[in-house]
Amino acid sequence: MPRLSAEQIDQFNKEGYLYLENAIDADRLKTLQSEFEQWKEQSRAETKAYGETYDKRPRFDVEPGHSANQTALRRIASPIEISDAYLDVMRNNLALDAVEDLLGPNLKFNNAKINSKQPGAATQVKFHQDFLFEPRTNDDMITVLFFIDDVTPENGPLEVVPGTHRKELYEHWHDGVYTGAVAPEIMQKYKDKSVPCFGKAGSACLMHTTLLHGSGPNLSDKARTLFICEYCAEDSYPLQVNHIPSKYMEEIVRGEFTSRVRCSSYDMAFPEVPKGASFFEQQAKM
Ligand SMILES: O=C(O)CCC(=O)C(=O)O
Repeated sequence: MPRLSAEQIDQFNKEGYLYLENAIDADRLKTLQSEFEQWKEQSRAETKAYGETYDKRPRFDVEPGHSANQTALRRIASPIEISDAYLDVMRNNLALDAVEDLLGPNLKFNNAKINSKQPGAATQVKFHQDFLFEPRTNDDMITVLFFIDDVTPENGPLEVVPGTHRKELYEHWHDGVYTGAVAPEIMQKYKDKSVPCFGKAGSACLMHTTLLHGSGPNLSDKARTLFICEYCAEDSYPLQVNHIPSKYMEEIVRGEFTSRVRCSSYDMAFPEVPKGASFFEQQAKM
């Protein structure tokens, strides 16, 4: 039963993004906010990136200039591994219902993180396309950015360039270096065409994985924290290692595993995921 209107589905298909109010209910939002505040308090004791993730990298990242008095916790990789509340929201929320309407019925989880810009934070995210960080066998993939704080035009909102998911994939390698951003001339070309996504805490912005987007610094005295989850169609398989791996990657979050594809390197990487049919098993069904 679709929950999005035909207009909302049309808008997402045409523009590549969709804003949804109340994607997280008030009680769970409060818990997410208070857990983030606790992580922020803990960060006062740290001077550089700390903690450990699934792939042994630091889980918590702080901005240059972070100190006990002026905290600048800016990233938390896979908070779903250290918080049942974040895990619960990743698995069940209204934005995921909307993703089901757009890409369903069968969906997998890809990765999750928190991006925070504390008041006055200089953190900018240059224009990029998420798909270039995680190419897969198809691009039926949506990034959901949940607003943990109110997002305003001043506190460094996400900025998207409508319709660019239907154009091309832009190079993110420059002079032999993967910069995770498009070239300056592409940024220049689209700079004036970007649209800010702001709204109340608990809202969410859904973005097609190939949509061009970025964000500016936080120029206000209010924090801007986002919980970001990526979901993809169940028949979309990773072509390279997940850049934010967690024990939940590739978990089926809606519908079921269809056994449509069998890929031995995938089976090795995810031994716990049910196995699909082999090529000959598939063809024998015809
Ligand atoms: O935090 C933001 O404003 C942008 C997030 C984003 O685009 C990313 O982390 O890929």
